[in-house]
Amino acid sequence: PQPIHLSDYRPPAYRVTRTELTFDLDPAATRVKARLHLERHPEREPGLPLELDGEQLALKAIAIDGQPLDADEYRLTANGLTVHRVPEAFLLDTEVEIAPKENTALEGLYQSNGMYCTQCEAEGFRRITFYPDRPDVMATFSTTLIGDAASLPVLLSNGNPVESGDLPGDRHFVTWEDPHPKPCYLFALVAGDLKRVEDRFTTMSGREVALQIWVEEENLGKTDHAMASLKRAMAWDEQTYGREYDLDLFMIVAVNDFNMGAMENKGLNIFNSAAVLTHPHTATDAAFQRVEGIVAHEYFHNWSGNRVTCRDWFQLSLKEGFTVFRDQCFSADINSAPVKRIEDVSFFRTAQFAEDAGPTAHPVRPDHYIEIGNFYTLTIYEKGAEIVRMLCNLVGWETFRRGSDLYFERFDGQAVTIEDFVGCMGEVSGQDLSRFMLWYSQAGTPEIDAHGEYDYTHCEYRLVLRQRTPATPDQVEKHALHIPIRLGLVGTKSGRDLPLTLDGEALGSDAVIHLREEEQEFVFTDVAEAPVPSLLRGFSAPVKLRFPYGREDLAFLLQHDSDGFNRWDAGQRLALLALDDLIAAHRNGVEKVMDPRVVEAFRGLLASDPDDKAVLAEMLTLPSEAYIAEQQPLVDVDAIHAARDFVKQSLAAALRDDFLRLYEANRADVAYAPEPEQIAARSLKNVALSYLMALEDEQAIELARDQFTADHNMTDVRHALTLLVHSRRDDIAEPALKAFGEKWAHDPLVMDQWFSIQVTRPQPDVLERVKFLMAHPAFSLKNPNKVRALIGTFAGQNRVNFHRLDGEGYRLLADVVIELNRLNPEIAARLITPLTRWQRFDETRQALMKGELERIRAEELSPNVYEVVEKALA
Ligand code: HT7
Ligand code: ZN
Repeated sequence: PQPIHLSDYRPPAYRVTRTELTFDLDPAATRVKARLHLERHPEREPGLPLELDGEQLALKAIAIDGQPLDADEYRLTANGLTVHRVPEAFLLDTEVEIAPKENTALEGLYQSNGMYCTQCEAEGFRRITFYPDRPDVMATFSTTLIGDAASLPVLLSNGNPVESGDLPGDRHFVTWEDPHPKPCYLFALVAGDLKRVEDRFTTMSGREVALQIWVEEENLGKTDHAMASLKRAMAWDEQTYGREYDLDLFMIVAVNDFNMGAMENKGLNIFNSAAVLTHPHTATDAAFQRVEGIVAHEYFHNWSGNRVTCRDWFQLSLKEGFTVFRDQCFSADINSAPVKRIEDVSFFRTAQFAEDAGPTAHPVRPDHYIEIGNFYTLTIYEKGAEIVRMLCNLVGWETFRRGSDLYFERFDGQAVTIEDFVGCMGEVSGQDLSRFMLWYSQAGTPEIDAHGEYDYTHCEYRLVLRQRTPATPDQVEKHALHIPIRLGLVGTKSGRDLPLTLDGEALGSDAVIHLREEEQEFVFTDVAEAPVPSLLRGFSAPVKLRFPYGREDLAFLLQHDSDGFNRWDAGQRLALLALDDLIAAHRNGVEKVMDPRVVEAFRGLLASDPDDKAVLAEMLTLPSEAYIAEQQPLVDVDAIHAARDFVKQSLAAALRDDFLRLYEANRADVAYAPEPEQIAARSLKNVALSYLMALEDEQAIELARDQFTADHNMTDVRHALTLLVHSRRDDIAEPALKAFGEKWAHDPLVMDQWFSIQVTRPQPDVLERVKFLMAHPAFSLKNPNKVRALIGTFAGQNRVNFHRLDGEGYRLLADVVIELNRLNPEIAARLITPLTRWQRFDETRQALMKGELERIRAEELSPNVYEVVEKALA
C-alpha cells in the first residue's frame, strides 16, 4: 500500500450536489441503487475522467443521463471505478450488490444481531456504492430503504421521513430526506426490530425537536441516562456556544457490534451499546459518566464536524480535537471540574505521551498516512483537544467564543482546514498565531527542564525554562514551540500565592508566562519570601515539565498549592519519588523501606475535611503502573508492580484505622443516582476498601464480601468483586465470580466486565485463563467489545502477565491479531499497540516482542495492520 500525502491535496474533479439512494435489504445480496447529480468542480480543468471509490461492490448496472455505458467506457478496479469521458454536468446511475452478513470488518453496511447498520467514517461509504468518498464532497441525500416488514419493522436514515408504504411480498419502504448537504461519511442507515424511547427538546428559538433512542426490546429500561445527557448537552451547546439543533428529529441507535464508541451521522447517531446503555445494576459510575461524555461528544459534532466539516482526513483533529475539548468542558461543568481535569490529564500523560514517544508518533495534523483508520488516535483526539484548550486560554474565553461564532458562521456548510479554525481565533483576538501552528505539525512531547533560584538580597525569583522536543520517527529536527505556562509562586512562610511581578508588570498571583525560545529566563521581582514554584497549573500545556523539587517541597505544595490540579500532581510526584527508590531496591534485591513523608502526607489527607470528596479520592490514588512505567528509562514491569504493591500495603498498614473510618463514613445507603456527590462518596469508599484489601485480613475480606453480596449497584459490586478476584482468596473469589457470571450471562455489557475483572488478575495463571475464556460461549472474536474486554484489557492492563518472560503473553496477542487481520483489520491494528512499545523493555523482552511482530508481518496483511507493523519494526 502507498501512502497518501497532504501536499497532494486537490479539489475533486467532480462534485456531487445530490445523492439519491435506494437499498433493497437482504443479508447476502443487498441491492444499492445510486443516482448522483454530478458537475465539474469549478476549480478543476474540463475533460477529466470521473474517478469513484468503491470496494467489494458487484456492479450490476451503470448509466449516464439514462444511457447505459458500454464496457469500454469505464474501468473497474479493486478500489474503484473510472468513467473515461463525462459531460460537465450529468446524472450517474449505478446499481451494485453487497453482502452485509459477510461484513465482519464493520465498515460500510453490516449486520449486528440481525439488524442492519452502517459505519461510513472514515472510508466505509465506498463499501456501499461507487462514490467520491472524501469529506469535501457534500450533497443533500434522499434515501429509500426497502425491507422485510416483519423482521425489519424499523427503517431509519438521516434527516426526516417523508414517505412510507407497503410493497408486494410482505416488504415495506421508508424514504428519508436530509436537507443539509453532507459528506458521505455522515451517511447512515439502520433497519431492524427496534423499540424506541422518545422525549422532546425545545430549542432556544422555540423549535420542537423529537428525541428518540432506538434499542432492542430488552434494553428499553437502560436509556434514561443517555436521554437526560442528550438534553443536557443540547442545552449546554446553546448556552455555551450559541449552537442550536437544526432538524426536527434527533435519533440515537444502540448496536452491539461497533468498532469505536459512537458515530455522529447527521440526525442518526449510531452508538456502541456500551456507550449508551446504563442501569444502576449493570453500569458503574465511570460508565455512566462515559455515556454522558460520549452522548455529548456526538451531539456536539452536529456543529463541530457536520455543519462545518473537514476538507480532507489530514484535518481530522479540526473536528475531533475541538469536539473533545467541548465535551471535556461540558463534563467539567456538570461534574467535579478538578476531577475531570485530573482524570483527563492522568489518561493523557499515560497513554498519549507513550504514543508520542513510540514508533507510531505523528503530528496532530499528520502529513501522510497509509490507512486513515489508524489515525483515530490519542494524538488526533486528545492532544488536539489540548491544543484547542491552549488556544482558548491564550485568547481568553470571551474571545474564543467570538472566534468560534465566526468559524461556524463563515464556514457553515463547508469542508475546511485547521488554518481556517485557527485563523478565526487569530482574527478575533488580533494575535499572531502563526508560530502556534507548529503544535499541529510537530510530533512528540516537548520536555521542559526548569530550575529556579531565590535571591534573598534583591527579593527576586529567577526561573529558567529550557524546552526540547525529542526526535520522532519521521521528524528528527524540532523547533521551539510557543508554550503557555500557568504558574504561581507559593510563599514558604505564608503558604500563600505571592503577587507576581514580571518586567515591571503586576500579573496577579496566578499568571501565564510564554515560553517561546529554546531557553528563557523569567525574573520575578518583589518576591517577599522564598517561594516554591507551582508550575504548569491545570496542565496548561501538553508537555513534560521537570523541576528539581525536593520531597519537602512536594509535601508543601500538596498542602498549600491553591491550584487543585497541582496539589494532586504534587502528591503524584511525591509518590513517584518514593516509588523510584523502591523500584531500585527491588531490582537490587535490597530491603524495601517506605518513605515516611508519603505516609505522613497521606495521613494529612485522611485527616482533612475535603470540600470535594472526588478530588480527595484522586489524591489518595497512587500513580498507575502504566504511568510509573512512563517515568522509567527502561520499564521493569515486575519491579514497578512490586514497588507499587509495597507502597499500597505500607500505607494500608500504617493508616488502617483511617481507611476504615473513611470507608464507614462514605457508606451511605441511599438509592443509587449517578450524581456527583454520590459518585464522589462511592469513589472515596472504594479507594479506602482497596487499601484495606491490600492487607487481605479477615475484616477487609468481610467488607468486600458484604459489599459484593449487598448488590446495591454495579459500581460497588464490581469494585468488591475485582478486589476479591485479585486477592489470594480464591475460596471466596471463585464462587463470587461464578455467581456473577451466571446472574449476568444474558447481558453482554456485564459479561464484558466479567471478562475484564478476571484478566487483570495479578496471579500468574491468568494467561491460561485468558485462553480458557476465549472459548467461553459469551466470547466472540467478531465482537469488538469482547475483544477489547478480554484481549485488550489483558495486554494493556495486566502488565506483569502480558510481559511474561516466556513470551506467551506476546504470542497470544499476535495470534489474535493474525486472526483479526482477516476479520476486522481496524480492531486488529489497534490491538497491536502494546507490542509496538518494545523499545521500552529489556533485551529479552524486546527480542520476544519483535519476534511476534515479525511473525505478524509474514502474513498477508490488511493495510491497517501492515502500516502499524511496518512502523513498529522500522
Ligand atoms: N467520528 C467518529 C469516528 C468513528 C470511527 C472512525 C473509524 C472507524 C470507526 C468509527 N466509528 C466512529 C467518532 C467520534 O469521534 O465521535
Ligand atoms: Zn468525535
